[in-house]
Order: sequence, then C-alpha cells, then structure tokens
Amino acid sequence: MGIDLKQHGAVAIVTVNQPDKLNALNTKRAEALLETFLKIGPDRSIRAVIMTGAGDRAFIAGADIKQMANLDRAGATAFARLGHSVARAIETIPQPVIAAVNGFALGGGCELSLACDIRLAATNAVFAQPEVGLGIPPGWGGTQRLPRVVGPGLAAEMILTGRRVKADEALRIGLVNAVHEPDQLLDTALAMAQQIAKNSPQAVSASKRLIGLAFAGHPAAGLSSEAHAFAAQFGGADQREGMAAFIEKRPAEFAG
Ligand code: DAK
Repeated sequence: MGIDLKQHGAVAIVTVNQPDKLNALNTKRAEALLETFLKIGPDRSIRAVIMTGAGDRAFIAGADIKQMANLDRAGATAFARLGHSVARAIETIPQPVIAAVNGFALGGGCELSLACDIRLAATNAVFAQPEVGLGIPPGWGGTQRLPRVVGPGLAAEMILTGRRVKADEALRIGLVNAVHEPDQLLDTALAMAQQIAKNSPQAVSASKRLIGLAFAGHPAAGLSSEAHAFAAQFGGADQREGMAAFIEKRPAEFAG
C-alpha cells in the first residue's frame, strides 16, 4: 500500500494505492509520490507516464484531512510545500503525464490532476476544490492552475463554492480531454501514452516545457523560448531521423 510504479514498455503507470482511504494523501504517501516522479524524470527508458488511483472509487480524495486537522502553522507550511513539490515534479519531468481520473479527484487530488499535462476521466469522475468548507483555501496549487485550465470565472466558482463537477461537466468546461467508461479508462490512457512514446523524446519534452511557458509571463517570452527550442532540435539525431523517415515513407525510430 502506498505508491505503485509499473512499467509497460516505455510507459510508466504510477498508482496511488490506498483505496480504503480513497487514496487520500498523507505526508508519507505524498513523499513517496514525489520520490516516484523524481525517479522517473531521469529514466530514459520511460517516455510517458500515467497517474491513477487504486480501486474503482477514487483518483485521490485529497490531502489527508485527519492528518491536516492537527497541523500547526509550521506543519501546514511544510505540507503545502510538499504538495507543491509533487505538482512541480509532475510538471517539470521531461515525460508527459496523463491523469487517468477514475473517481473522486477532490482538493489536493484535483490539484495534482491539474499539474498533469492531460486529464482523461472515467464516467464516475468527480472533481472539486472543497477546501473552503474545511476552513482553508486550496493549498496544492489549485488557485493558480485551475484558472489556467477552465478560466478564472469557472475556477472562482469551483473554489469559492466547493461544488462538485461530474465528468460530463468536466468535459464541457475543458477540465478533462475525454470521458470513458471506467473499464476502458486505463487502456485508453495507455494507448495515448504509447502514441506519445513513439515520438521524439526530445521534441516531446521540449513541447511539454513550452506549453508550460504559454501561461508564464508575457506570451512574447514564451514565443522566444519556442523559437530557441525549435531551432535547437535542428541538426540533432531526432530531427534528422523524424524528417528522413517522412521523406523515406517509413516509421521513425527515435533513439532519444
Ligand atoms: N482525508 C482522510 N481520509 C479520507 C479522505 C480525506 N481527504 N477522503 C476519504 N477518506 C477516508 C474516510 O475517512 C474513510 O475512512 P474510514 O472512516 O473508513 O477510516 C474512507 O476514506 C472512505 O471514505 P467515506 O467512508 O467517507 O466514503 P463515502 O463514500 O461515504 O464518501 C467522499 C466519499 C469522498 C465523499 C468522502 O470521503 C469525503 O468527503 N472525503 C473528503 C474529501 C475532501 O474534502 N477532500 C479534500 C481534502 S482538503 C494546504 C495543504 C493542502 C491542502 C490545502 C491547504 N495548506 C497547508 C495551506 C489540500 C486540501 C485538501 O485536499
């Protein structure tokens, strides 16, 4: 019980595994999740990642409220920083991360899904930022990432009311890319991850980083970084192979 890491070819599947607690994250599990992503980052045999929750009820039902209830200010600061570190690790590893949201994604669970590059949902997925009802604001990045995904108005509504957003609404507001039957979710995520894994790892990681820059600062800065990263690929093995394969009408084989 804790965090499971399995590899299917070039795809890693990270599973938060505490289904009897709806995969809520206490410090121990959050630290293990952080270690797992920090281990995946430099592993060149992994080209895409899926994050999901064990069982059929929850992705992650949030930070562990029972542990949080006893935190003092210093403990709360450390817990917020730990959550931020997990989210930043997801955001900054070179491999894209797909959240396969198979049930409740509440509070910190919703926030960690927002740090993923792509969110796919099962029909039973439920998103919410219920923190204001617990006497706290979101603490693992929700105030910063949710507005970027669904826009400031809808983010404010979700965060200020704490109301639950089911899969069909999540799809409508762009919180998830697609909704699948629960028994199809992981296979669909795996197929998408495998498709990503066939592409140039260098181009994929550069694209991930550049997409992250789209919302950081003025667009001109992101465009300048895009031009730089685009040019930097030229003359490298992946760019030569990718374009040669097209011209020679064969699938590309990227060494990475
Ligand atoms: N924490 C701890 N335990 C949880 C939990 C959670 N978030 N969610 C579920 N569980 C546990 C339940 O306590 C129960 O355990 P036992 O009582 O059996 O030991 C087990 O999981 C099954 O849950 P239920 O019996 O409650 O199942 P139900 O089907 O009746 O209800 C539910 C499912 C998801 C509606 C309900 O469990 C629920 O409302 N859970 C709480 C969801 C929630 O409010 N999540 C957001 C947590 S707040 C910050 C740092 C971090 C954060 C904020 C600020 N700073 C330091 C500034 C992050 C905040 C959050 O994530």
